[in-house]
Amino acid sequence: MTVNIDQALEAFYRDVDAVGLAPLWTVTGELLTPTPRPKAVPWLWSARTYRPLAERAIGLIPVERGGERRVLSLRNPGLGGRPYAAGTLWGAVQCLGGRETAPAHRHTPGAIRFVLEGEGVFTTVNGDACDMRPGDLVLTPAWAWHDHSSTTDGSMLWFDGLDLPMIEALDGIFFEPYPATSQPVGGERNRSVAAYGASSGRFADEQVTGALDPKPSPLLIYRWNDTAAELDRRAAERPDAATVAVEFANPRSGASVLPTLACGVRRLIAGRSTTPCRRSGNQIFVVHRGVGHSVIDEQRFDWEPGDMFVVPSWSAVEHHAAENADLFGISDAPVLRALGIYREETLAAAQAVTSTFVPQQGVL
Ligand code: GTQ
Ligand code: FE2
Repeated sequence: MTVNIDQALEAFYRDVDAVGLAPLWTVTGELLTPTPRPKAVPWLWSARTYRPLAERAIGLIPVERGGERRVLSLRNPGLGGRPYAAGTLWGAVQCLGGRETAPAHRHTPGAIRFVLEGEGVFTTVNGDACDMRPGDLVLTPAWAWHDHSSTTDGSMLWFDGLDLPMIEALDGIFFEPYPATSQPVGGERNRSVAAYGASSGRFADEQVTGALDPKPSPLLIYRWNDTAAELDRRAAERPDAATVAVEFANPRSGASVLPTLACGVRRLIAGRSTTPCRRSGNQIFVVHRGVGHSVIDEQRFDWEPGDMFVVPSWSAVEHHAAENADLFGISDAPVLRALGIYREETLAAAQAVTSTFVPQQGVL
């Protein structure tokens, strides 16, 4: 009898497998996990490591049609060699040498730029020339034509954040090269700033929570001076806070700047620590200013300006500033909010630090 049941089961699983069916009861634990189990791991890429490699790339690799961009992507070691910072997010350092142009194209993934160092580059977005300076946020929404041009002899570095892995997971990638290297610049430069750059709705308090918008922000540039002034104002209103934050917002709708990506800056006050918390959705941080460390799932990551790190979905994170610090960050929270499944949770006590992260130095 037992033998018959065993034989019957074996034959059943073989026959089910042979016709391309899978029994849920054998895989349910891996699929419906109690909480998110991102494959991406907490990780940090240090400016000391990537900066000399970016300079070498500028000397060795031309920017041409086909390759399109001189970009070093943040490759999370948990993702099996895929060039993604996290399951849903692309992060990269883009390097443009003096007088170079990265050719015009468009694609369904949307992008944001956060300028790290250098001067004299502008990104043309659907004919609007957007001048880029350190600390500025520049948007290139989905399907907008964009090319980057240097007008000076020096090189420039910026952080790229894209929703590329998310759009790939949706099988929604389209790409088109522009028929010329660069698109014509129409009329006045920085037109979106002239139209929307003083709108009161361009900064949201801490995080956008209510508004959703499938359209991107009509304001394409958020200047660092404005962001810093907004953070100064918030810090002055709350002198005892360990941290204040702004999210960049669509001045027309109050939603996040892109339908898929939220961008913001968190200011950390020297000597203070943030309350540990976790959120659904992935985040990438770029250190704009200051020195400190973050503890992500009990692992300590020390950082300084230019460093980039990933906080995977539902990882507990807390930040500590040794000196006043500003962290630029992106997240996929607008997508989770649009689907009605966004969660966040504040954790009661600071976690014990059990290990310290040592960034990969390679051959340097
Ligand atoms: O600057 O257009 O990091 O198309 C990846 C893909 C940057 C860009 C990236 C891109 C770009
Ligand atoms: Fe692009």
